[in-house]
Amino acid sequence: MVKLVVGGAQMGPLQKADGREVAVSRMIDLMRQAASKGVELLVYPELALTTFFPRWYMENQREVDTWFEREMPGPQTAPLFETARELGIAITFGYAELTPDGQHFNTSILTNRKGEIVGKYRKIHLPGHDEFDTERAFQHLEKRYFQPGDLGFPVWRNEGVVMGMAICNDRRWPETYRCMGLQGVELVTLGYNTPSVNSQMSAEGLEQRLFHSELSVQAGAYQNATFVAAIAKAGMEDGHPLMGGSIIVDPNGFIVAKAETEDDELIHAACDFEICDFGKSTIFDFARHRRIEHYGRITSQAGAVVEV
Ligand code: CDT
Repeated sequence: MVKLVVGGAQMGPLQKADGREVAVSRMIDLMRQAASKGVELLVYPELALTTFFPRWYMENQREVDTWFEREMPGPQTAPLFETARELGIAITFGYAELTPDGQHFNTSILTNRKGEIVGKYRKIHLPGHDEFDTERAFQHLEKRYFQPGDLGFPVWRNEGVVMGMAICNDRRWPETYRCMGLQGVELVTLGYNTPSVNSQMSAEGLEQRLFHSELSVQAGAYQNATFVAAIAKAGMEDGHPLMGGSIIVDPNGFIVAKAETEDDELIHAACDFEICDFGKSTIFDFARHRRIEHYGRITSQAGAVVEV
């Protein structure tokens, strides 16, 4: 059975003025730290190459497109792949993808330990709104800048492990994990940018946000008998705070590694994928216990319908 040392490269803030080279250089530093700890797969945050730009309202499409990557790897991201190859570390990170036919996605890719891309995922659950909202203390314009992902929730056997990806808000939806659980997933990797305490929010507000993040990830891991690595971009980006709290969770739902700062920080855990088997063959033996004849509403209806 396969064992892998899984690392989480939590990133501190990236400012609006920071170029891709700032992010890439910090990502490489984290990768070298990870190599020194024996990490074999390293997980970076959502939109790891830039500030969380969906907080900024933009009308000019040319300006919007400056935040997107037209190729992966491209000239600025190639050093990430070269270093990963040199160190023999598989990596996964998020970025904004602009396709040759002009589509915009919030994307993540997964490589093997040879630095070859083995998988791509495009974020399905896009939070926020698509027009400037005068009522909000800060904007969250993912629905303006991205199309919903069109690749579903695929999994890949990578380095001997069945792996899948999700991005940020996806982690709050049980459907995300179950779609991958039904394909035997053993490790879900996901990055996030989650707004944190601001003038409208108390310290209890932050505690609640961290709790909801952990609750979602731990439940997803347990209910699908899979490891989950959920890794943040954190700290103050141009006056806008993002929460940290990156975690690696085992198939029993226990947190096995957790970040303590809101800065660049490496966490890691030695993961023995054999422990996925217990849940998958007992309480969450889907083939024996799921009652799909009662689950029709999940795919036929999006919103709640109150008929009583
Ligand atoms: N990036 C991302 O998906 N963030 C959301 C924030 C939702 S608040 C509008 C999240 O679920 O963490």
